[in-house]
Amino acid sequence: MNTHTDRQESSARGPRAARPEVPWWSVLAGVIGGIVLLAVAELVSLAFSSSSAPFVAVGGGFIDIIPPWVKDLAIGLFGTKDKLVLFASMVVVYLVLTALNGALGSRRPRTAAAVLAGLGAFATIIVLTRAQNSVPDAIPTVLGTAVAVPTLLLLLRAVRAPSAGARADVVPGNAAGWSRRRSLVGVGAVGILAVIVAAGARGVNASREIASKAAGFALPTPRTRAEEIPADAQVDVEGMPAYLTPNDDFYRIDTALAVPRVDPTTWELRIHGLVDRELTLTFEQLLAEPMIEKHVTLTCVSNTVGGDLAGNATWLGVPVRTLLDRVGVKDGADMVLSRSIDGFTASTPIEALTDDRDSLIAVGMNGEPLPQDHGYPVRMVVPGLYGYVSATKWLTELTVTRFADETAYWTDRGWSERGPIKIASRVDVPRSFGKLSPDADGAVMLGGTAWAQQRGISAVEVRIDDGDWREAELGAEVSADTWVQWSLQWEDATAGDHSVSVRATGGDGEQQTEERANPVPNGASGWHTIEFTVE
Ligand SMILES: Nc1nc2c(c(=O)[nH]1)N[C@H]1C(S)=C(S)[C@@H](COP(=O)(O)O)O[C@H]1N2
Ligand SMILES: [Mo]
Repeated sequence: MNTHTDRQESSARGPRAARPEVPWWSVLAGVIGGIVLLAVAELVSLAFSSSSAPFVAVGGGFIDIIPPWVKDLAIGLFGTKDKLVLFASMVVVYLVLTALNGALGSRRPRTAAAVLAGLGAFATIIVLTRAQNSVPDAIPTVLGTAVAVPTLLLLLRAVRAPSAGARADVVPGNAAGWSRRRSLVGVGAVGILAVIVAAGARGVNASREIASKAAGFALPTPRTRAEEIPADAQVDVEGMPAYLTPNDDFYRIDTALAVPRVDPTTWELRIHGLVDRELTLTFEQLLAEPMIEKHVTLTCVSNTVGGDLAGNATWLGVPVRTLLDRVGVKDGADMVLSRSIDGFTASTPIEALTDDRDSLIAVGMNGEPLPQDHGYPVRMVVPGLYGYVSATKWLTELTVTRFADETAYWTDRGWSERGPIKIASRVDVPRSFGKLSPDADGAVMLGGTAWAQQRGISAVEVRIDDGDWREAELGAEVSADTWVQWSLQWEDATAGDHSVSVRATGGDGEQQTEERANPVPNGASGWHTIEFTVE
């Protein structure tokens, strides 16, 4: 380990440069101490909820406090990989912090121990403030800290050179050097063990989330079935997304770092607030309610023009109206605040839950229990409203209240109180900068999707280059709450580079505006235009 010193001596600054030597071994000890904290905490958290793991809790807390524009930027840059990127950045920050702490510990081991204890205490507080956690969920982090702090002190002692003030090098061939070498091997072994345990426990934690998906239940038979989907709802254009989005392809947007694991056997839905009589339902009781089935296209307010944060599924559930009728909504109530087990909330206008659009407390998605990622076991589905004001996943509570009295997760972060879905259309085929080959007659097929939930789509128009707007052919419209697909045959396609724009007209006659708006605060607008090539 004397290469460092050698390099310093031959540096341009001359042999006696008074640059302080970096105590690399202490730095390593600091990092290992930090990893020991995580390893023990992750391991112990296997006996608790997934959100008891300190990394998951701190990440979740971070997601809740970062400004909305940063979140939009992250979703824009990394899409559904945004959480992976957050995790990776947290790992880097943590490693840097613990490395600096190790450097500090080379001179002041007790201070470094106190800093690590402080990091552990900070993480414990965050764990405790997560909505889905209770006091025992602090145990993994507390134990992790309790093991890591003395470990750090031992590691710092082990890496210190045997003779104080001497170079922190292994001097081969003497007894002190030999015992120091053994200490360093021990430190390395602790480090490797800690990394293995941390990674292994994290892996088991993550796979447990997936395994609990399999814990299904028999979906009840709906009293009212959803309408048949005609075959020509799917337009005949190669490369179009499926008319009904398979569960595995359905976009996922939420603030949950670890997908909440909700046990349906202990799950309850509490309905209270401005009601005549409170109601608490178990999962069994909910399944016994008359269910209806409905195709609904969900859309995220963060969807950008042409984006894919929309999906169409067949949902099975109890109309919210049925349950609100039963509890008796008091005069003056104008909003229902739905709450998730992880603390997320959405504020939905009461009309949207009681009118004839059939808003659902849903348990099924495309013929299966809700997937874990999409709210298992129970979520809300409200046709016509963006997800952030309506589609609460892992639902546990409905508070009948007033907009004047309570606010929700995203409205607290600057998004509009009301979130009706804006009319939108996009080009799916070709992809942006994609290539199309003309058929034998010299024609190419273009296709896409349009939606205006609650109003339906009456027309879609397409413009190629600077040409006239042409009416696209529409696939069968299933309902006003579902998207429609469109297709356009461009008969006399000319080879070369082109652009295509699309705009839709709603069932209410509203023509989609060209005016661009960003997703914040109430959804994007503007025409989708892409460039493509005809070969
Ligand atoms: N518990 C919880 N529910 C939530 C959210 C969330 O962050 N947490 N996000 C909402 C948003 S913004 C959208 S767009 C929809 C997305 O539902 P999906 O992930 O099933 O597509 O869920 C809604 N329900
Ligand atoms: Mo969303």
